[in-house]
Amino acid sequence: MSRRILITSALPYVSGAKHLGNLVGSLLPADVHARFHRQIGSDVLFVCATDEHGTPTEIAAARAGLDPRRFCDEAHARQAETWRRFGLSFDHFGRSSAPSNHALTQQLYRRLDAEGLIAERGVRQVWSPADGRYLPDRYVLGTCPHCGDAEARGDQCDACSVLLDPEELIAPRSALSGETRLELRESRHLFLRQSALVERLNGWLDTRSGWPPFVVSLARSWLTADLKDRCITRDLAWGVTVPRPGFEGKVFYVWFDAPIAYIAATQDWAAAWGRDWRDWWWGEAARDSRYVQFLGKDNVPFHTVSFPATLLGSGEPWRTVDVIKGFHWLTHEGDKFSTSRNRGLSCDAALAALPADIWRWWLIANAPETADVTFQAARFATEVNKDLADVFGNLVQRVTRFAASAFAGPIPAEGRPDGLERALAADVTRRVAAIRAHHEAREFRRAAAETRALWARANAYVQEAAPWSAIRHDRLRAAVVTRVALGLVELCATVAWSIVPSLAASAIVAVGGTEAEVPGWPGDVEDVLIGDRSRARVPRPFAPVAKVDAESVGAACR
Ligand code: B3M
Ligand code: ZN
Repeated sequence: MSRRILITSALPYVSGAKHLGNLVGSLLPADVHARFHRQIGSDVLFVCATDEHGTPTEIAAARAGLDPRRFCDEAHARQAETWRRFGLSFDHFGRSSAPSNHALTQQLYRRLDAEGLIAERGVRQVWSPADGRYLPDRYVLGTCPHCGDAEARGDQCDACSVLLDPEELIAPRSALSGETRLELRESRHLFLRQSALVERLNGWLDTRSGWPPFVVSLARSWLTADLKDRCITRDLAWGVTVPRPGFEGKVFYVWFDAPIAYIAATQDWAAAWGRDWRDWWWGEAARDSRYVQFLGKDNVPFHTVSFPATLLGSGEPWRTVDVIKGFHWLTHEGDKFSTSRNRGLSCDAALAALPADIWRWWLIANAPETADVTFQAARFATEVNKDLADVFGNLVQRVTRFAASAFAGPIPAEGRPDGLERALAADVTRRVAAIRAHHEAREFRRAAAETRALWARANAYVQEAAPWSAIRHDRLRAAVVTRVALGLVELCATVAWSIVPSLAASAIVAVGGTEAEVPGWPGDVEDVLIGDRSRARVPRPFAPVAKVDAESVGAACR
């Protein structure tokens, strides 16, 4: 039986334009991993959803003049389309507002309450009479008491980085209306008693392996005696209602219900396909399944502390994550890509400028795995032009053109490979295994670097074997080289498919390879290059990979 694996990407907020930072920090590497696992025959379930609740959604909906439900319907559909155009191959792209998630969130809350892990406390909050609502901390603006910056937020001052409470701000005002008449009111809220779970969470973390070191250190830095209980309710209308007397008109905090949507999305997918969601999430049924989460570093605490606290604290046999693959940030000339500050390159602008695969290649080859990575239009253009147009595209072009012009039809099956081909086969076997190992270890930059090296090796073989000279005096030798080169291109494309699916698929077709929804990972490299599978290929035309112009990419950035 093939190995079952659940892959989730952090759930993008439904509101706001999505930028390349959202893509590179979770969605895209999750997609590459899912595609790779499908290639090696794993039983893959890749789920994601829009994260829909919370104040920012309510406010964005009000600004658009829509009720939150309608607003989310439209924004979800738009986002699903963007991700589809980027080639993200979700098995299910759900919504945290789905009925399944409401039910499951309430059920988990009840379990936590039964386990004594919910505490009710009074919280002082900023009430804005003019806005008619409580203001979350970051919707209160004012002057920083530490550095005097006039644009400090109630949670933090960006100018001096100090963490703040809204009450500390001098001359506070509402970020929504600018209103300065603000009151402090006490409201009852529920807290998840994370502090009671520190030991269990640390013990749980001890049993995990294969995480990037920075994710482990971030997790450990939270799991200390200082871990605070987390307030899991809000005074809002849009969200999962709280099934508790006295909590009418309140909802769960968006970060409480959002990760639960990983499970709810699985349930919805399973119900649609006649599968059992427990095979990924519950007790013995999920024992042979693996679970890998992809997320940006700012989401680490919620996935290493709050969500495991919810699952472990429930006392039920929930399956927790095996590996968290965290990412640093993609920055734009030194600043974090940001929707709220309109900085960087939006996904839609990126797709309008260039085909998805060009972005996919660069973002994976430069994934911010161990540190932040800066996006710079000129560097981007130079690198993708070299890798995709000059090396890969040129290889496919040269080989298919030569094959078509020299043989017009199937390549003769006669002639025997010589030492050059046997050395090539041994080398490519090694390289393909290395690429596979990097994908298995979720080392994306290494996987891309090794893929690029394979392409260069292929180019070097074609250059050295020079079928265009051989054809003049030794037609059989030219046939051998052409067959090997066509198989080589198929390998080069197949192992790159998870990163550049469309480009790879068209190259596979061009060399007369088998068209498949998922090109299987090459089992026997020698067979493709110099064995039976190298015979009877009919090459087809391949459109050259267009060069990217740095200026137009620069213009697409804001
Ligand atoms: N929506 C934050 C983000 O988009 C948040 C992730 C939720 S994962 C359960 O980065
Ligand atoms: Zn300050």
